[in-house]
Amino acid sequence: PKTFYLKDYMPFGYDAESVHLTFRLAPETTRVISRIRFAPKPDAADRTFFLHGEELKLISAKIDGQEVTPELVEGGLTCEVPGAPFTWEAEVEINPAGNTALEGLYMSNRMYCTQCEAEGFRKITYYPDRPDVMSTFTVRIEGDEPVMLSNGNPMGQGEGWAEWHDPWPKPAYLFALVAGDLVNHPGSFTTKSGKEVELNIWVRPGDEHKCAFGMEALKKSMKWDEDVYGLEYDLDLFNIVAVDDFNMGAMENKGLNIFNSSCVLASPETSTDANFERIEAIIAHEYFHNWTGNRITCRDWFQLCLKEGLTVFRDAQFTADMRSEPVKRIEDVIALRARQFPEDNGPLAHPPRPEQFQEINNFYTATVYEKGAEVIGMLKRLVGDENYYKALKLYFERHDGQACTIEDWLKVFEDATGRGLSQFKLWYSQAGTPRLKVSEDYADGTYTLTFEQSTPPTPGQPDKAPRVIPVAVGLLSPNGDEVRATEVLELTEAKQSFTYQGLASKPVPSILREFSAPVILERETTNAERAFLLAHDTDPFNRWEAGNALAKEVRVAMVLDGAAPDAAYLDALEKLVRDDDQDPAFRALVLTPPSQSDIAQTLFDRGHTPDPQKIYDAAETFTQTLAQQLETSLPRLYAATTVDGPYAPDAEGAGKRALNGRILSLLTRLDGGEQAARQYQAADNMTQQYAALGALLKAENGEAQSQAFFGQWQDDRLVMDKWFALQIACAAPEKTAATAAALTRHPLFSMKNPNRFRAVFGALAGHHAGFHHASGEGYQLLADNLIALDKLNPQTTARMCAAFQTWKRYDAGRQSLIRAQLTRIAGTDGLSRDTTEMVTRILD
Ligand code: HT7
Ligand code: ZN
Repeated sequence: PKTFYLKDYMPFGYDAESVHLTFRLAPETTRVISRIRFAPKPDAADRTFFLHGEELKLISAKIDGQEVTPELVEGGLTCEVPGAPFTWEAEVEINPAGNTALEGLYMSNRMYCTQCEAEGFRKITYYPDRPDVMSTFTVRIEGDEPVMLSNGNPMGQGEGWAEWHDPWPKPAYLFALVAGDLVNHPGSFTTKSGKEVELNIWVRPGDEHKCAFGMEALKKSMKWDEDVYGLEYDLDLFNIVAVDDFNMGAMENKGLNIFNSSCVLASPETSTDANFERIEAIIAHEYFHNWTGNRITCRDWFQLCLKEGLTVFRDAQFTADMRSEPVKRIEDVIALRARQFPEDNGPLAHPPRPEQFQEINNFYTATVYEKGAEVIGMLKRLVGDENYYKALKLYFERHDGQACTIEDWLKVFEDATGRGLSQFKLWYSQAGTPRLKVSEDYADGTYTLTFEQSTPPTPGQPDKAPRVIPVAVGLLSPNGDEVRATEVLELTEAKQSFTYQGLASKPVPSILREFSAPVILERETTNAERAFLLAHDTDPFNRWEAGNALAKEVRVAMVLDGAAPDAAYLDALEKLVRDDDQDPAFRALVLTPPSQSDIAQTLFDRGHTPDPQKIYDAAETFTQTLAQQLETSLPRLYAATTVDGPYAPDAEGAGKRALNGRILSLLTRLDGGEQAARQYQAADNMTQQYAALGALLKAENGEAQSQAFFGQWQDDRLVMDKWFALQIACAAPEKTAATAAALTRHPLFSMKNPNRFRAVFGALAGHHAGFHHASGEGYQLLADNLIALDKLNPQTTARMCAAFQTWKRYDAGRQSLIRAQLTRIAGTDGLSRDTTEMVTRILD
């Protein structure tokens, strides 16, 4: 397959001044007629007229009304064109019903819908399908669907047709069309300048009752973007559509966002607190793209983090403002370590701005999104809040309507603040997670912290230069008082020291507060000091971090030495859990064990070969011991954290329910499921029903409830996804693969629905000890199904190959089992470009 390089960027030789599209809808034979006004760019270095096109049947092509015969070439067509502005017309035929890849125009539950990012528009018609070609679109849809939508504002509609016009020039990846039997949940929003915007959430009939929360989230997002960034919505209408078959979470098409139904539909009976929080964040994310992504877009796909990193950063700010800032930060760091760190420290490592790719869909990664957001968080910390908003204002003024690069982005900060950012830019070009070794020295009232940074080699990048790392540090006295408030130390050298004067005694440092940089901190310290920080640190993130580090140390000792769970840690946990003055959400987070994959990585980093079964056993022993230690307090804690009254998905109630859920899982270890069965019976919301079912399944005492759950929810696809996933997540390691295999034979399993496929195989890959069971059954089952899925949906197949990315951590036996499966996938006839690239990189 061809490799594309950032260094080869060349602008297209023509401006697309306007685009007119007519769709004649038919499931297997949709006709798309395009009329595009092209104008040669006077200063173009290359005037090749190449239009992308894939899986299109060309019916006819004309230039200025005259039939032409373009040359069909790999990935598109070329044609002789005039040296002056001209009108290109083409008619093509496409097959939406046969499109299982869910890219381009496809059908989901008899509804037409599109997904064009990154390169799907070329499956709709011939076009310069690249983000730096921006144009206004006018769209006519002909068909007998009751609702027919496209981007922008409606221009008119009649029997069998609808017309739309989007006045804002946009790249083709933001084009969207939806048509089908849909009903809307309406709303409205008045912008700060007094413009009335009509809002709609469009769903399949029957889903209307699941739209209210999403609508409120949308209005809150619109208001927040005005208040915090001064950004106002720019069309008369904002439509959201829920679609069941979707490769990712949602898509920010201009004025017509399309959502995976799991990321917009919510009701207390069918959605958990975690679902509500995620939906609010994704609605905000897609809405925020209207400015960071749509009004200002990317010059090319190498710049993807320009829009994604910034928009993730903005949606995290929003969630922190709507809910709890520390809780959001802790959740984000947990997710970063679970998804981005393994990527950055394995064969798939790449910088937030990659320099090459074969298939861009493989670069919608945790590094581009989440690390991309971390980089912006560091920038904000380094320049300060005021300068950050000054720079953003300049960014919107200077680049509105443009397709930009990371260089443009950094230049705005340089110009707004007068600060040079050439070293900071390394965060965009270097892959890998920096290690930050910390040592300390104290003498005569002077305390010195010395930092040494290094980043291990990553594919194609053997040597790394030192980066600018903002390290937020505070100091505590041994009696727990804060003697130095948080200060941001700016590391720029490979090794650098910072001194503090006038300290009465050796302080306890609280380093990397708020997780001020995405690095791995390496510091020799004691469990006693960690427990001290867990009790006293004024920074909530670092208080959680100390507890998390302790939890890891205790488990590592249990795995390596067969040690019993550390008594001092159990005591500290008990004290915290029983302390009703502490935020329940925080207590729930401290009670959440570190992931078993994280323990495996820690062991590997320390030179040991992780044994997944031993890690699982240690986790089980630890939780059982904790339950026994808390035995007498659990019933009171359970009662105290039960939320009375009608369910509301607010942060406070969610925090309490999260703690209640942890307490229930501990209780279930002692009572075998009595309380969980009662909770299951009484629950009037999915959070409590699901928590109870999970606790029962884990105790191998939930068969009756599982069947009841199925009976109650079999007609609700989103709840059924939960049912599929939970049975696998709760299975014992030796039964995990068999449970997943049995579920693939269930009548409701479908290879064609990505949510269902991910429910089963995401749960399998996420069950550390089950997936990595020595039998290799988990590996084989996943590989079998990836091979089958690749024929239908390469994008989702390729993404799920990442389950194998950590394979070099494990013993020779497991490595050879995984290598055999990866080699088998790689050797499959007709394997997609997406999956070929992923397995090749993982194997390298
Ligand atoms: N910008 C979107 C990314 C995307 C996508 C969405 C749905 C299906 C396929 C997709 N490929 C890329 C989503 C976002 O970041 O907001
Ligand atoms: Zn996005």
